[in-house]
Amino acid sequence: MTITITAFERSPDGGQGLARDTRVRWALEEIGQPYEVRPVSFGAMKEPAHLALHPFGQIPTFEEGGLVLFETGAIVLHLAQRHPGLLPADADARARAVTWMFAAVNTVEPPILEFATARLLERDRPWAAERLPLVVERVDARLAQLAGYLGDAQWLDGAFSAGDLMMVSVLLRTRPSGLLDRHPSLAAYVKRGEARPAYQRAFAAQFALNTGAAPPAA
Ligand code: GTB
Repeated sequence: MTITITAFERSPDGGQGLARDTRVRWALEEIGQPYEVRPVSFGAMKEPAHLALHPFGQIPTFEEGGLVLFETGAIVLHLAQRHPGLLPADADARARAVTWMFAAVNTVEPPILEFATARLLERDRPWAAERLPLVVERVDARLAQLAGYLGDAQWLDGAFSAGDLMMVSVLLRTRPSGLLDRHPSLAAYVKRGEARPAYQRAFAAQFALNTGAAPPAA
């Protein structure tokens, strides 16, 4: 059965890979499943046809036969449970990998999103200058905790897993601001994720959709 995902017709990041379809593409590449992409405009996302797939009118969505999913955590977990490559065989290690997936979207991503909102959407508000340092502090504290846990390890819990895929994807959003580089071990962790051939393929595919070109050589 063909897998179809949706992605921005034109991502606001111009193909930096920060939109959330990249993490789903990455998971599909890791498990070696072919997929098709249906690009959607901002307008089309709020139309009934897309709202039938995604109640909140967002991307990405996932379709396979009669199954329709939204929420990247759920999509990546679905793929990881059904195909080898993203979750360990040992039941306890599997539970820990899933824990890291939840930690990525529930504990690490929220302050990062708050920061993105403060930096990009609220910068002209009269209270922005007072609020921004508080938001930065929250992201920085979370990154410091994560860096403390990771230590010198390559990945969060042994071998690379869906937990790392989600965590690296979430952390990537902090790089343009320079916040990631305050934590060299996390910056290196993200680079390790990006160096994976599956990530490279996912990145190149979304870059091509957004720019019509291949990514520049690193
Ligand atoms: N929790 C959901 C999930 O994980 O699937 C969140 C999905 C989501 O936020 N989708 C965004 C969307 O559809 C795109 S990724 N937004 C349109 C809308 O809500 O109307 C968020 C995103 C957008 C742009 C950049 N960027 O330009 O850097 C990065 C991330």
